[in-house]
Amino acid sequence: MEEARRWLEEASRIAVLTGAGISAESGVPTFRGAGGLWRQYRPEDLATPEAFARDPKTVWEWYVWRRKLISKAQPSAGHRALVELEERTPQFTLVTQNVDGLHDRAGSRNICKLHGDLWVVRCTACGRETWDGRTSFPELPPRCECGGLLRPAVVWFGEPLPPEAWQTAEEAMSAAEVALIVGTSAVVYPAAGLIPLAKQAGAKVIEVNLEATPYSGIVDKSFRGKAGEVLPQLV
Ligand code: BV8
Ligand code: ZN
Repeated sequence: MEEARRWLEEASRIAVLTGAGISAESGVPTFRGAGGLWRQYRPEDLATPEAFARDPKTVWEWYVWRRKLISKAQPSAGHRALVELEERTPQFTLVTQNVDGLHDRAGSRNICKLHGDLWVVRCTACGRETWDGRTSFPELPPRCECGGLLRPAVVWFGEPLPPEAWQTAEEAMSAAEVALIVGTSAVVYPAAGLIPLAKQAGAKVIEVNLEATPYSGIVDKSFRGKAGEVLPQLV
């Protein structure tokens, strides 16, 4: 722990990658852990363009369920520790796979959202994107003024990541002296590929996760524990 703390203190360029695990202590279910299910569905079955095309109402019911839950959640000690680390690090990029907006609410500044934002909606007809904080809608699926169906502005399985976000993430992980990987099972690509990329580019890689991941063997330090407990000790 002491050595990892020193790496973080001495680094002037830090890149962080977070996954659903950092929001678990905020009460937001993870994708693959216990409690990650909704009704009888798996996220992989709902977070796809095919599911939305087939049954937009059910997909929207899942997102409204998540909106309600997240609106009542508070950022965790893990989210807050990353804000403190950002404030004292000259070059800091927070890359997240999460769409819950908790990093924004914690006060993080330089956030790179690889999988979009649950609080933004996009019209499938005219393409307009707007921030929409509602946790209930008069009708599901909601419609745009133009009459088109609205969808959550998130990246579903089989969809490409926003090119500018991916570019920012690659550059940050390639330039980092220290890469901090928090609360991700490291099975979803291309996001998970940022971990070996940082390692190959010469970063010291620190992983904080409740369980081992496919990359636990290549990182420099792997801390088994809760983000809300380990990050405050590291920062
Ligand atoms: C793409 C947004 C190509 C939506 C998400 C085979 C078939 C089909 C596709 C593929 C395939 N093989 C590979 C693929 C590609 C696919 C993929 O990787 N699939 C995986 C499942 C095998 N990837 C894609 O489809 C990507 N797009 O490849 O496009 C393309 C290219 C060009 C042109 C056209 C197409 C898109 C992937 C993005 C999907 N969207 N979410 C929404 O959220 O509503 S992914 C979803 O998984 C979330 O974003 C989530 O963040 C992400 C990763 O999950 P994690 O964050 O890691 O969460 P998880 O629950 O898995 O793990 C939590 C971890 O935390 C656990 O390890 C747990 O132990 C730990 N933990 C728990 N509590 C704590 C904790 N740690 C610390 N403290 C705690 N308290
Ligand atoms: Zn529209």
